[in-house]
Amino acid sequence: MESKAWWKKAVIYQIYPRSFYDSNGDGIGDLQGIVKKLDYLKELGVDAVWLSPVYRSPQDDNGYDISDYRDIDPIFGTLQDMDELIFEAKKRGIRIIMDLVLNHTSDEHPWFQEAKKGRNHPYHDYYVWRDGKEGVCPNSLKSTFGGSAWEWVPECGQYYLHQFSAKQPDLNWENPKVRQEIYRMIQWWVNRGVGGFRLDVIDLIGKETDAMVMAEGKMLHPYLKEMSREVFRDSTLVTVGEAWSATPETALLYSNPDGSELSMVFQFEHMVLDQQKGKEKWDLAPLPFVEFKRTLAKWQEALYKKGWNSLFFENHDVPRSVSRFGDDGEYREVCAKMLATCLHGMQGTPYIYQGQELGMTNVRLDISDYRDIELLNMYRERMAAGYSREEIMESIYAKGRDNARTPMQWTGEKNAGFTTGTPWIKVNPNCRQINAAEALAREDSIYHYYQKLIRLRKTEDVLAEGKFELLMPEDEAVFAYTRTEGSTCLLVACNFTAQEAACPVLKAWEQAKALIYNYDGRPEHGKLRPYEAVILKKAERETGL
Ligand code: TEU
Ligand code: CA
Repeated sequence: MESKAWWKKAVIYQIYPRSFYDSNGDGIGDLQGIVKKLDYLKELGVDAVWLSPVYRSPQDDNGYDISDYRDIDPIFGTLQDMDELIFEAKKRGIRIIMDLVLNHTSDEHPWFQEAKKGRNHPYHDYYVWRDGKEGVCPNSLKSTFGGSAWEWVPECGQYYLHQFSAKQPDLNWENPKVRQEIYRMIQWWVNRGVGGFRLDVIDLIGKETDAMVMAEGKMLHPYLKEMSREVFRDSTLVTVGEAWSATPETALLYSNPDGSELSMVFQFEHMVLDQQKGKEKWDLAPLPFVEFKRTLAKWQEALYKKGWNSLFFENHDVPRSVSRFGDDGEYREVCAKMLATCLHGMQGTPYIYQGQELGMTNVRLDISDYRDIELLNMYRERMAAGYSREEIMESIYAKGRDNARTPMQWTGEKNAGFTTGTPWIKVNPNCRQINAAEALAREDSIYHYYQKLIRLRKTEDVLAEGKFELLMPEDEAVFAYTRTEGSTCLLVACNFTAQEAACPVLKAWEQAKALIYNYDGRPEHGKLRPYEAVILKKAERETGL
């Protein structure tokens, strides 16, 4: 029998399908493309793949606007391709995790098409409507993608709520029929053989619209408990709740080990620090490093034995970590390995976002070459508000979601070997140096470093179970911590700067075994070279604890 909590020792790889690999030359990555690259993922050693949405969708928000939950969008393939992917992945010991967007659908979903015909139409109450007068929104709620969260429908004489684009109307979770339809749909995917689900903006489903409480509404956790009872409990499915609003306290509800809600929470507190307080992500600020460490440490401590966290520095909504938290120039390789060491040494389930294992970087494009709805709306709004073009572009270069969405760099050839056609978004020109073919051929590449880290998670139980303790909390350069379980103790030490840094604690570990490090030799004399990282291991009695 496989363990129910297999995901506590697992590493999950996220694929953004439209940018992964194009099998038919139309410029868009697809399911057959993923099938072709399964051996690459198996070689890397990951246990599961989280697929960003591939359901039928008008693609207003690249698939996060679903018009049919039980079909695959033709740009990605067919249901048969999906079955093949699940089957071929399983053969290689890889589970497929589907992305469930349950807070909203596309406005082109048949439910909404009916709902907007009039107040008395079936399905009207599948969405969130409020009376009002044209031009006077029910309240001041804003859409994440800019403008009001309300859209007027003359046929109904009402507004509907959309927390994202107007093409993403919010579902009304207060309606038990909506919840039952959703549970049946999830079960349908379970029966097809998927290994789990990532639940998009799940903290929003309990919204209290009139009170303008969107995240963590009163009914959120009761709904999650109901969903778990109906479809998840007593299974080996992994369930990951994306929750920007989660706190360490609420995380204990989402990820209680009793399985009453989800397997783990996917929260962002460490990912929103490099922005001006109280402002938007576009309002840039340097990373407050000490706070960054304190935040990650707080989550490590709060969830120990009481919950479960996701470990990530990248996904499809955030910039490339090597550009954001380190150096994507001279030190790119060691820096990417250092960030990986720092993350994979902690407790939780590590996620690798496609291309992170190659040290892919942010990109600078002309405004006309960007595709992301959030970024383009922001550009328009800020231009109208009088920001300078230069300032807006700097924000986009630093934080735009398309940084993570340029095609996966497979080779140094045309279009990075991603497509034989014209890619839907430009390829990063640095693909000539940074690509999978180069990384696979070189023993000391970032890819092979990730491979080692993934293996360590399988062989070192302390990585899954060990208690976390932050060292040198106030140090401005070094992120160092220990992980302790029984008689085993690990020291993880990472230099986040381009200068040599003192790390005196290393001296007491000179006799300890080095499990992994990112320079030719392990660190010496209590010092870390630029972006140097190491994991050391010793037995407790040797530590003198
Ligand atoms: O993201 C949730 C979300 O709130 C993001 O839109 C976030 O605010 C933004 O990316 C920060 O820049 C999820 C998906 O991951 C995202 O891709 C979708 O656009 C969004 O939900 C709507 O489904
Ligand atoms: Ca294609």
